[in-house]
Amino acid sequence: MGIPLSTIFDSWFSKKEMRILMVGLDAAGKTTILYRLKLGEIVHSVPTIGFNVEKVEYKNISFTVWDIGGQDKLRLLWRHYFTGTQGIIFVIDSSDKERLNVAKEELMRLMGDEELRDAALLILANKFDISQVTVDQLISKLELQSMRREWFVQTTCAITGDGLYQGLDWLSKQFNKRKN
Ligand code: G3D
Ligand code: MG
Repeated sequence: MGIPLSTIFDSWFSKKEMRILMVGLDAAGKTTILYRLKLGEIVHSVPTIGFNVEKVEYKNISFTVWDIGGQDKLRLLWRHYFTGTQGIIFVIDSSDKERLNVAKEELMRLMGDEELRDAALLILANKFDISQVTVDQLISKLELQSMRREWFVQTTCAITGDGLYQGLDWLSKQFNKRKN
């Protein structure tokens, strides 16, 4: 990971405005990933309704990040952030076998939202450095095969940055495909 990701971003993502949502259960590694990307200052905010949102703007790309799961009453409020989203990064703690089911349920719910119908889905199987599952097992556990949209699973280690580049590369290709 010698080259800063930000310089790679310049060539990947074009002039068009881009909204990317990154979500996942708490402790999946989202904040670590956000810092690892080194895209600029991360703004933390708590909207009046009370969930933590992290945001980074890098040129014309905006990354919005929050912990998904838990309180049902917050779900309706997340939708405020869905409008115009072209890409979803769903981060999974692949070492947390117990909560894979919960992650799946959250993912399915999210994917059922009309506003996100056209968004490409990048799944980061994070903490793969300490995980004991295979990608095939993950795909099966998350029932991705039945999903009717473009998706891709990339294994990552947010601490070293392993895999992040490849995952974002896939996402940028999806964007470019849609543009044409
Ligand atoms: P969140 O923002 O999704 O809630 P965090 O998750 O980014 O806060 O990460 C939760 C914990 O997992 C952190 O540890 C972080 O260092 C660790 N972590 C994140 N990604 C990886 C990874 O790929 N591999 C390993 N081994 N650990 C990871 P702490 O101890 O700070 O709570
Ligand atoms: Mg966090």
